[in-house]
Parts: sequence; structure tokens; C-alpha cells
Amino acid sequence: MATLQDVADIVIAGKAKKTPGVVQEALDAGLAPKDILNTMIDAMSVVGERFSRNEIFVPEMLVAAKAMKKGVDVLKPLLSDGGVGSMGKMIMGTVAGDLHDIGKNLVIMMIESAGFDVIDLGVDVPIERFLSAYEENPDTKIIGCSALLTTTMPALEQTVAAINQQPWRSKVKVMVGGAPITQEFADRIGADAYTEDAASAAQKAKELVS
Ligand code: B1M
Repeated sequence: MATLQDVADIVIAGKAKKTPGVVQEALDAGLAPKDILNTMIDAMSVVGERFSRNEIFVPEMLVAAKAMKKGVDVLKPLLSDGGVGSMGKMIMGTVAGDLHDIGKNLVIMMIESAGFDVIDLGVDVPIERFLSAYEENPDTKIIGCSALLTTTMPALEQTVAAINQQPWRSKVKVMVGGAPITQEFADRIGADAYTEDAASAAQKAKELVS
């Protein structure tokens, strides 16, 4: 029987092969999928703090990220309600120069669960790719951009600026997020919406299209 502490420990230790088993054991012990997910998110914060203190380095962050992904895969079917597609299309990507995708993937999971059909452009997405993805899918309702680094906030700003110059701008909403992003920054760069986490992103997406 696994506890939330076991889940946190296995993610922090970066044991990707063992994480799905521990997550499954936690579920079998009756723990709620949302609590397990939040535990893994908190575990990544612990990893980040250790990185900031030079106690661990990029390889350790990477294995922790892999472990978290494997754990999220187990939870995915339990957190999603299967209503994919009915709310329309959303394009999502992490901006150029930024390789962080765990947060983006969680946002996608929650947004799909809210009924959107999400086109995932992945990480390190150049501005032109956001634009061409919209042009290939002109029925898209929302473009979502994620940025996790203070050094990629300018790429987010440039991406939103480029979208804001398009003749189709009025037909789509632009949503931004990521750990260093704030409502003030989102307002300044001309995004339509900012949210702090994946659950509020899904709620906001529904509001934007209603
Ligand atoms: Co990186 N990294 N990293 N890293 N990494 C951070 C972000 C950092 C805060 C760690 C630290 O120093 N404490 C720091 C940034 C500091 C800064 O910018 N001021 C940092 C650094 C410095 C770096 C490198 C530069 C390290 C180096 O090479 N020296 C390097 C940069 C690489 C690059 O991108 N070019 C780097 C690399 C990596 C790995 C590749 C090893 C790995 C990422 C693997 C992956 O994603 N596949 C990694 C990791 C794992 C982290 C930490 C530890 C965890 C990030 C994470 O997944 N968090 C992170 C420390 C931390 O965040 N505490 C750190 C969990 C996730 C659920 O949260 O992504 O915030 P988050 O997403 C949330 C919200 O932000 C929001 O909802 C999500 C879910 O609730 N959200 C949105 C996100 N996108 C949204 C979009 C929306 C709405 C909401 O609408 C569209």
C-alpha cells in the first residue's frame, strides 16, 4: 500500500520505471487521483528547490520529470472525463527556447477533459509554427502558450505580439501561463487570459469560448 509520501519520494528520486507501480498502489489504497497529482506537482517543486540550491543538477531534474510523466500516464484516464472535441479546437505549445512540457501537458489533459480538441505543438515552438498551426486550423478557438523560464518570457511576448498582428486575431483567444508568468505580464503583452494552474486553465478556456 503506497502513501502520498511514497509517491513524492519516488518522483523526487526519479525512478521512472517504479513510479507507475507506486501510483497504482496509491490508487489501490484509496487515495484520490487529484491528491496524487498534486503530490507529484509538489514533488517537482522540491526538485526545483534542490536544483536552485545546487544540491542536484539537470540530469536529476530530467529523471524526476520522466518519473512524473510516467505517473501522470497512470492517472490520465481517471482525471479526464472523455468529453473530447465538443468545445472546439485549442492549439497549445511551449514557446521557442523552452523545453519544459510537464505543465503544458497537464494543462492539455485538463483542457481535453473540459471537452476541447487540443493540437499539441510540443516544446520549443517557433512563432511561425503557432501561426501556421492556426492557419491550418482556422476553426481554432484558443491558442495557448506556455513558458517556464524567465529567459523565455521574451519569446512568449514575441509570440503573442505576432499573433496580435494577424488579420484573424479577433477570431481567436490567446491564453498564456507558466511558473514565471503573471496576470500583469499577460495583460502587458496583450494576451486575453492568464491562469496559474491546469485546473483554472480548463475553467478559463470554457469561459473564453462561451
Ligand atoms: Co528546468 N527550470 N531548466 N528543467 N525545471 C525550472 C523551471 C527552474 C524554476 C528550476 C530552478 O532553478 N528552481 C529554473 C528556471 C529559473 C528561471 O527561469 N528563473 C529552471 C532552469 C534554470 C532550467 C535550465 C536552464 C537548467 C540548465 O540547463 N542549467 C534548463 C532549461 C532548458 C530549456 O528549457 N531550454 C532546464 C531544464 C529542465 C529539464 C529538461 C531537466 C526538466 C524539464 C523536463 C520536461 O518538462 N520534460 C526541468 C524541470 C523538471 C524543472 C522543474 C524542476 C520542474 C518543472 C515542472 O515540470 N513543474 C522546475 C522547477 C519548478 O518548477 N519548481 C524547473 C511541474 C509543473 C506541473 O508545473 O510547469 O509550472 P509548471 O506548470 C503549471 C503552471 O505553471 C501552469 O499549469 C501547470 C500545471 O498546474 N501552466 C499553465 C503551465 N503552462 C501553462 C499554460 C497555460 C496556463 C497555465 O495556458 C496556456
